[in-house]
Amino acid sequence: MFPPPRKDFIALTLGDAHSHAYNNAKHRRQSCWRKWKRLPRLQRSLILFLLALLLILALLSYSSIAEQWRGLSDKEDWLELNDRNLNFPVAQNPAAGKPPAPVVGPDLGQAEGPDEPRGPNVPVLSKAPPKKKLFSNRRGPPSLRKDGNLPATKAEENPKQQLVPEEGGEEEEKKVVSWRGAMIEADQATDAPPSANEKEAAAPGNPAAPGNPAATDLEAGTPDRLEAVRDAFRHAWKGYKDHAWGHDELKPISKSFGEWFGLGLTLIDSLDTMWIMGLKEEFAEARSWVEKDLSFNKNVDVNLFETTIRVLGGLLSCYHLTKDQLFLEKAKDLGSRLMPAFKTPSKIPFSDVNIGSGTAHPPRWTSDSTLAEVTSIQLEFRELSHVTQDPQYQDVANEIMRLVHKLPGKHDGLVPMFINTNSGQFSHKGVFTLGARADSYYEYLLKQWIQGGKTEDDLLEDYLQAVEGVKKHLVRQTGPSRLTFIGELTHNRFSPKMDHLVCFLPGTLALGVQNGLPGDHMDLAVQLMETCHQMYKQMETGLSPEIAHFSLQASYGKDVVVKPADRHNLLRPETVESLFYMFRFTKDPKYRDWGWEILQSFNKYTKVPGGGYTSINNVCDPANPAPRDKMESFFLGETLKYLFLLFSDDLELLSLDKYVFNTEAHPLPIWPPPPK
Ligand code: DMJ
Repeated sequence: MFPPPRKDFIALTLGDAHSHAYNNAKHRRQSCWRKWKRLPRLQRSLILFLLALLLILALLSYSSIAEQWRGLSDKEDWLELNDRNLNFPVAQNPAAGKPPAPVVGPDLGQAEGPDEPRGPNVPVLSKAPPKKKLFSNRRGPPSLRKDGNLPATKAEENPKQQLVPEEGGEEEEKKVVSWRGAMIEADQATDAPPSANEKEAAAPGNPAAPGNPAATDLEAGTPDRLEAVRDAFRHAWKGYKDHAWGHDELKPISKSFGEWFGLGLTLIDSLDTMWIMGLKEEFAEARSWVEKDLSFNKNVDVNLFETTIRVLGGLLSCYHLTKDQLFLEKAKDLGSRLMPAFKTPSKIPFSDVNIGSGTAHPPRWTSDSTLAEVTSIQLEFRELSHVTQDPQYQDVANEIMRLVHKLPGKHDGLVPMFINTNSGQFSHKGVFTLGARADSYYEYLLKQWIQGGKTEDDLLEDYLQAVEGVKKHLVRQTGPSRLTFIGELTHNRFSPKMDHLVCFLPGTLALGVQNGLPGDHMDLAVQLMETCHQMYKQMETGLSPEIAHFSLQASYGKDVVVKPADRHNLLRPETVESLFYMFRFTKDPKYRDWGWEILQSFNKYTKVPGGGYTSINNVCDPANPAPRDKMESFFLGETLKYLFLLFSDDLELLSLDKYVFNTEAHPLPIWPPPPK
């Protein structure tokens, strides 16, 4: 065994080593310096110049990389901050005692209403000082709240009820996505469609029966399907009423609620659906909540797009169906509170706006806005100007379309997914999709053109060009069954991936053809409709995944491949939406049958006993579809509404010659043609 080394030896050894190293380094420095001095002056200047240039370039790219990194980390914060499952402080709602006001309702053909000429462009953009964020919330009549004034969720009280582990799906969805009666005066109101009982009482096929002109032409058995949709709606509504009244979304498994903006999203999104379905009592109760409890004077950041399509669109649609001024007043209040979002250097609006303080901002990680978001608020803002005769809303909305129309960076009419609020230029160029972040841009080109009486040529031009771009770059067929699908283009590389969101396209294409656009668009619509149907049919649960990958392999294997992260189903509407359009225009009963299959699958795998429907995590596993414990507001606002309209024999119910549906399925009137 060796004796331990002496301390002085260690010190000496270390000291030697240090001095050795020091001398070596000094020597290297001196020799480098000598070499440098020996270089010709010109060469030294050139090297210094190059080094300075490199430094500047490094600094420049650092700031942009830093923004991206900051973005990534802030985005995580944002997702957390905006987690719709935040439990807001809950205030007791004193209002409830009053019985629902009687409701008289619409014939739901074109409602009579103020069709005002559009005025001059006078944008009024207000700015209020920022205030400290204060979340507040309201809830519905205590009598409706079985769980009373819950501090959090029932699931927290009873952990055993937290059955639903959420896998990557929801987080992923957030990353890619990306957001109504009254004492109605009898002379101004239109009648709601008859309730189920009233309908039964009416003679089937009787031309005199209200709202039933086309019944005789269609196959028997339809009323059962209609009633099944009403039942589904009542079941969903029951869950919402019992456990989430006045809140944004129902969490049906834990029998609690989730908050997003604190604006009663599900209730507002559902109002016109209830009106259309003739659910008068439910409608009156919800209307009472809007009257007594819906306040936009709250210090909360809302997403401009989501609030516009769901809340502003829902209120405007309800106003048109009922002629109840309450909805118009609420719409005006909300519209003016959203206006600060447009106060940007480029006039491309910020994604978020605080409706209480009047301040707006982009997401914290970027100064970009999502393209679909800024170009899918136009129907609503234009309609708000139309009914109020105040042009400020349509001016800001039209300006966005004007800017995007002339913007360089499109690819045969296809648009990138982001646009910068400072420069007004497209950003993250080179990625083209008809799915998340771009989808409703294409939908609203056509629908604005229709809304405005088919007079705005730029919109039509952009739409037609985009459809050509889609056909040229994004349409492919699968190897095995020759299914036509829409893929994505990423820096000139084709990816055979299609979001369920893209299934809005068959319906939109068909709507265009109905309005005089080229007949070959219908061929594409028919083929895509078949594909969207197969995205449901080929799954074990009969429900589509959020994203499908298609096989380009020749003639063998499956057409639709689903990746584990894409297996969720959020109760989305796009396929049944397109089925509705396809049936209205072709009368082919297969589209109804396909919709019926989808409704049955929703009932089998997503219906929650006691009330509500839930998103699921795995459409490939019928034994365990893995409920996610969330009922999105669009299930009531869109999915069930389109199913109802699909099965309704009244083909004049919300005639597509008179109404244009916004991207959240809220019908808005088509304006009369301008005087010649
Ligand atoms: C809805 O909010 C709207 O349909 C929007 O256009 C897309 N996302 C959901 C439904 O999937």
